[in-house]
Parts: sequence; structure tokens; C-alpha cells
Amino acid sequence: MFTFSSAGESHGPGVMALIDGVPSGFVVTTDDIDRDLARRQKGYGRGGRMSIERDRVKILSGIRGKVTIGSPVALLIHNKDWENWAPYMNPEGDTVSGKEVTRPRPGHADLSGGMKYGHRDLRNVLERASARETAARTAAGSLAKTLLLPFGIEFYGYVVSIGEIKIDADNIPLRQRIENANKSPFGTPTHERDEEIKIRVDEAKERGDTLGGVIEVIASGLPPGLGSPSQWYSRLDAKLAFSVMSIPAIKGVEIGDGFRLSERFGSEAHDEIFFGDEKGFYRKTNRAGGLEGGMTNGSHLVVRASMKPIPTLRSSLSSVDIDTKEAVDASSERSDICAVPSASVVAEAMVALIVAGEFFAKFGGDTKEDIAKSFKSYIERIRNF
Ligand code: EPS
Repeated sequence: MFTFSSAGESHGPGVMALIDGVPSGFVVTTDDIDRDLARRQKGYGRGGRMSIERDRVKILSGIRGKVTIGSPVALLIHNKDWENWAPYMNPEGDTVSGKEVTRPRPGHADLSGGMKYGHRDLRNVLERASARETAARTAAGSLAKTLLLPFGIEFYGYVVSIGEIKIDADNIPLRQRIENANKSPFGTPTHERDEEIKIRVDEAKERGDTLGGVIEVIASGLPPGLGSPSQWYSRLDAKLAFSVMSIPAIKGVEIGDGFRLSERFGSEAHDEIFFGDEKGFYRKTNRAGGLEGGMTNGSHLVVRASMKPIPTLRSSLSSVDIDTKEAVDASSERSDICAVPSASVVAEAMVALIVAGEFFAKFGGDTKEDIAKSFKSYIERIRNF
């Protein structure tokens, strides 16, 4: 089974990803993974931490001579900031003190996590809850994308709104969207509103405030039939919602036209089916976002997610010190103002990991060659359906 997990604290020595169930025979390079790590780091509105980190992956296992060998793949990304934090975060030191946090931030894991794990120093909670962990997800997701590319499956993550400013990319080809997003400091698929967004982010910075937004991920080239309606937990839309919702600060996930579908008549909410000798079965619309009955239907997969404004604010929110029980301002260290562009890269990674898991479950094999044969025979079968 293709699985992914991560480990690591934000100011510890590094973050790690462990990917199991990777078949043999796939070419993987650190360049590809580093490119995605760099995409995740950039963006106007990131805080001081991003000028410290220069994320690079170190492959520890599962790959020899740039080719997967069928064993678990372990990826490590060092935290450069560790140099500054070693006295406070050393896993092997006798005692650690300094940098204690006792003023929980509303909207962060601090208070509930402190209660749950019995920590009087809330740093023990926030270190793992920090979005630093998404560097590990990005590296793992990049690997997943590399494994799916030989089968013609590609992923595109970008920003469709920041604050109230919305970007309409519907008429722009997918490749163009991602090229534009990679060039934009806001990860937008068209740069038309970048100047307005910059003014809004600057305004948030001025106020000591933060901004959220909406991200979109599209997967192209998927065959029909990934996922299954057999069980609630085998539906692909459910798995995608779970995985994208697990990204820190994500508060809503929709597939295709999602929440907007609820406002329409049924006659305006679905994608009618047509058939042509050349095309086979096809649709003229994609309101379902490529998923029907928990399965891919051959149209592009479209996943959107809403990110709340980051909860670490320079102009702090009201809180209570857990030691003195006095009303205080919530703890605020340096912080990002807007991390929506980064979240679009992380969401792309999570969608790629889920699709890869589904793909290998369906066309499973120990080698790339076995999978290619199984994939080809399935495509031939459904072409004659
Ligand atoms: C984060 C707080 C900031 C962010 C961090 C997520 O880090 P620090 O506390 O070191 O200033 O920069 O994001 C990353 C380190 C990253 O790599 O994305 C938080 O509290 O979630």
C-alpha cells in the first residue's frame, strides 16, 4: 500500500517524510523535489523565517542511482533555523529551557494541545502543529507527481483568491496557469490582479494582521474509475477532502463547483453525457470536478480549499496566560502575513499523494513495468466500452 507520513518539529533539526509502497524502476531526482520545495517557500507576505530557510531534500533511502528500488523512501529537509534553536530544542540535551510559550494563540493548536498532552510549555505543541511540516508533504508529493508523470497524469496548484480579491482562470490553459503562478509572487494563474493583492497584503502587514484565500488544484490525465463507491472510505472525493483538510489553516474543501451547486436546479448542476466516434464518451462541462460516485470520470479533477488567515498576529488577539490566568495578548513571534501561495503548492502535493495511492491500488505492481502493462490493458478495455 502506498502510504505517507512525516515527522519533525518546526525548530528541530529537520522535517522528514516516509513514503512506503513505492514501486521499483522510477527515475527520481532531487532537482525535481527541490523545485517544488522552492515553489512552496516563495510568495509575497511570508515572514522572516523564509529568508532563513533554503529547503533542499536529502534522499536517505529507497532510491539508488536516481532509480526507485521498491523499498521505503525516506526524505529529509534540514531546518537551517535549527542552528539558532539548538539550545532550546535539542532532543538529546539534559534539560531545555527558554522560549517557553504560555499565552495560547486563538486559532492555533496551542491551548487544546497543551491540555491534551499535559504541556505547561505550549512550545511542545506548536512546534509540531507548525506549518513547517508542510515542507515534508511537499517533498513527498513531488515524488508522487514524478511517479505519475510517465502515465500522463499532471497536477496544477495555484491561488484563486486572496482576501476578497478573486482571480478567474477558467479561460486560461492549464500549463499557462501554472507557468503564470510560478512567476507570480501571489501564485496566481493570471497576474491581472496581483497589484491589488499586493496593496491588500501591505495593508494587512501595516495593521499587524493576516490574510487567507482560496486555492485550486487540478489533476489532468486521470483515467475514469479511480476510487470506488463500494464503501464510504473508498470514495476518492472523501479521501481528497480528508487529505486537503489536513493542511494547517484549511477550513473548507470543495470538489468541482462544490458549494455553488447547492444554489442551482439539478438541470444546471450536472455534466451531460455525449458520445463521438473519435472522442468516445465526453462532457461539455465539468461541474462535478471530475468525480462522480466517488470515482474519477475522466474529466479534470478539480479541488478547491479555503485557507483561514494565519493565527499568529503581530497585533495580538486576546488570550489568557495559562500560568497566571491573567488576560494577556496572545503570543506573537515573527509571522507570515499571507501563506496562501505556499498552501497551493502543499495542496497540490496532498492531491498527488492521494491520487498516487489510488493509482497504485488499482494498477498495483512491484515494478513500473508491471504497472504500465496493467494501465495499458485497462485503458484499452475502457476505450472499447
Ligand atoms: C509557522 C510559523 C512561522 C512560519 C512557519 C509556520 O515559522 P516561525 O515560527 O519559525 O517564524 O514561517 O512556516 C515555515 C517555517 C515553513 O517552512 O513554511 C506556524 O506557526 O505554523
